[in-house]
Amino acid sequence: MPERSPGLIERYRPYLPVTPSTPVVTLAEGWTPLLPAPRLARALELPVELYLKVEGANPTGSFKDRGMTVAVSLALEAGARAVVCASTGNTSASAAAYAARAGLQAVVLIPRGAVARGKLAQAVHLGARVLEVEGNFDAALRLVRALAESERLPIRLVNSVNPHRLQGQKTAAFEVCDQLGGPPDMLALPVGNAGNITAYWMGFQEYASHGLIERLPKLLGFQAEGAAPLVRGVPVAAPETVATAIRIGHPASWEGAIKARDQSGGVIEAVSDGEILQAYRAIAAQEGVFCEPASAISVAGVAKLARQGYFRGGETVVCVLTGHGLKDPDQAVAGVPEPQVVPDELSAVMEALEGMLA
Ligand code: AN7
Repeated sequence: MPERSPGLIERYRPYLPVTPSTPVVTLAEGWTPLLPAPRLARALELPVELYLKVEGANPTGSFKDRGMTVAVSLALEAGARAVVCASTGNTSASAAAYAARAGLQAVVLIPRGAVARGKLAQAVHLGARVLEVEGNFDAALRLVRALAESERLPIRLVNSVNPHRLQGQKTAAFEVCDQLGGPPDMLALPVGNAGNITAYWMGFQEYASHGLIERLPKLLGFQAEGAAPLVRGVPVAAPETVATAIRIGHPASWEGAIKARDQSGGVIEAVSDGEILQAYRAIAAQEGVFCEPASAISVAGVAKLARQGYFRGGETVVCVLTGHGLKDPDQAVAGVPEPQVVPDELSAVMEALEGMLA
């Protein structure tokens, strides 16, 4: 029997701010894989039952699609002609895709020279108009917020300061519980603008308030050392990290992140770029999941906590891998050796294979 993927609005409709008359703009996002990762846990000596929530499997390759299906559906219903966002890349690609599907124009403001090339290419192919701001993400976000507040143009802001975005993103917490058959003990994720950690906490709390789960997980948030305002307790003027997705110095959902950390009894910690890249390679090599550097920080952070003796042992820990590895092709090819060249001869290929399998 044929079965269409319904997308997350249909799957979780009672929990979302849509009505029967809302036009559903969907690319069949959500219900992404939750993979057990025992090889990775062993390789990194993590004394936990590790799972990977593979958000790169969403239609545009990141978790942003969860918020965008809801935000763009409601923007369309409200009569917006365009959606606008500031972005370190993934939000712009997602906004562009859902706008295209809705017949709306997407306009995205990105920090100059600081967005991974796969994301920029995606946004352009998906029909977005792109403005490169001579400033960082925080500056671009200030500009689009002011644009939206001026109410001079028929536009809808689709950054996570739009509450519809977080409503969509909270479904990831629902899915983790539904897929695991209950809440994990802990959930680890990258923190940039801090919308996602805020949304996960909302989602877990909402499932608890409906009696669908009986306890709440601890949230473990991680920021790059050079872009760790929530760890330092003050905004960072010039954030810097290899993980461009989370090169953010003044998170919009600052209070939401602190609340998620404190109410859940979790932590928000900083991780070095070196640790991020080590995890980035290990996740791919050990489990076959290629994620972008910002996503790998969830695993890098759990590894750091493990070294500090944070875990008792045996906890279920879900690491959210927020975006796909091919989003950042420059990072992907950096340091990758050229393939071995062989002549068009079976004996040569056989010999090369013997070497590889030795
Ligand atoms: C892969 O696209 O901010 O803490 O403009 O792309 O909710 O901001 C992206 C953020 C983690 C951080 N992982 O999430 C944007 C943008 C990836 C990301 C984050 C982002 P938030």
